Amino acid sequence: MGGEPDREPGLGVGAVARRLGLAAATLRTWDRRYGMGPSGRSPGGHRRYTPEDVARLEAMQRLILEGAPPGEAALAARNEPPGAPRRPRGHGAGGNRVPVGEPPAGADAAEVRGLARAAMSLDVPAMVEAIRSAIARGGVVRAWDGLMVPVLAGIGRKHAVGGECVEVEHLLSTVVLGCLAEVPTPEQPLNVRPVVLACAPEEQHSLPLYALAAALAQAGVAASLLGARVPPDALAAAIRRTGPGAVFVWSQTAATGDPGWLAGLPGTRPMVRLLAGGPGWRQDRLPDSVRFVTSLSQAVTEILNGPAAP
Ligand code: B12
Repeated sequence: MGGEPDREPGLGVGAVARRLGLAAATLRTWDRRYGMGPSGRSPGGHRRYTPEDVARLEAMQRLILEGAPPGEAALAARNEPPGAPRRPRGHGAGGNRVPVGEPPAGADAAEVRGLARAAMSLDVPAMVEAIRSAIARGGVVRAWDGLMVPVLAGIGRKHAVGGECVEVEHLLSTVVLGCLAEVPTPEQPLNVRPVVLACAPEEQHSLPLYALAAALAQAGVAASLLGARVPPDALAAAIRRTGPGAVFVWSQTAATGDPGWLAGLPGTRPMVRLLAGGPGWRQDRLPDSVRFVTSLSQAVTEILNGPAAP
C-alpha cells in the first residue's frame, strides 16, 4: 500500500489519508495539534494507525463536516466509544456524503469516493493530489470522465436536492480548473491555425472547456480558451482576427442553449469548422453547418481528425 508494507499491522499515514479522502499533511496536523495520531507501533518501530485510531479520525472528520471546530471535534471523537451509533444529521436527505452513485465503467470507485470526501471536507491539498495523480496515471480524458465528472455531478445533485454545498461546488470547481490548467501546452503544436474554445453567451459552466483544452494539449493541439459567457460579437471578432481551424462552443444549461446566433458567426477562408457540445443546446435548432459532439473524447477526435483538421 503506497510503499507501506502490508505485513506490518495497522496503517501508515498515506493509507489512512487515502481512506478518509484527506491529505497526509492534514493527518499530521491533526496528530500534532489535537493528539489524533497513531497509537500503534510496527515491529520495525514505525507509528501505525490501529482500527480504533481510524474510527476516531472518522468520527472527528464527521463532526467537522457537521460544523464542529476541529479542536472540539477531536475532543468529542476521543470520548466517543468506538463503534458508537452515528448521531442523526440535522439537514438534507443524504447528510454530508456526496451521492456520487455508480461511477462509470473503468472508474476507480475508491478514488471517486476519496475525491468526494476531500471536496466535502474542503481539503484542497487532498483534492489537488487526487486529480493530479489521476491525470498523471490515465491522462485527462480518463481522469475527467472517471473521476471529476462523477464527483461534480454528485455535488450538483446534492445542490439540486437541498440547495446545499455551494461552497463545495465553488471550491471543487476552482481546484478542477487549476489542475486542468496545469497540463502543459505543447511546445510545438500540431496545429498551425488556432482552435478556439468558448462558452455560449451567459453560460458560466466553463469547466468542460478546460477539460477539452487540457485533453487537446495532451494530444499535441494548442487551443485558445475564451472561457465563460462569451458574447456573439466577441467570438465573431476572435474568429475574424485569428482565422481558426475549429471553434467549439459549450452550453451547459437550457437558458444558454438557443443556437440561433451561431448561424451569424463569420465564415473564414479556408472554412472554419464549427462544433457544439453540452446538454444545454437545442439540438433540433442547430444550423446544419454545426457538428454536435456528445463526449469529451469525441470532441478531441473531431478536432484532431475532422475535415478541416488543424
Ligand atoms: C460546477 C457547477 C457550477 C459552477 C461552474 C464553474 C465553472 N467554471 O464551470 C458555478 C458555481 C459557476 C455554477 C453556476 C450555476 N449553475 Co451549476 N453546476 C455545476 C456542476 C456541479 C458541474 C458542472 C460541470 O462542469 N459539468 C460537467 C459535466 C459534469 O456535466 P455533463 O453535462 O453531465 O457532462 C457530460 C456531457 O455533457 C458530455 N459531453 C458532451 N459533449 C462534450 C464535450 C466536451 C468538450 C465535454 C468535456 C463533455 C461533453 O460528457 C460529459 C461528461 O464528460 C453541475 C452539475 C452537473 N451535473 O453537471 C451544476 C449544474 C450544471 N448547475 C446548475 C445550475 C442551475 C446553475 C446556476 C443557474 C445556479 C444558480 N442558481 O446560480 C448557475 C448557472 C449560471 C449560468 N448562467 O451558467 C444545474 C443546471 C440545471 C439545468 N439542467 O439547467 C446543474 C445541473 C446542477 C443541478 N443539478 O441543479 N455551476
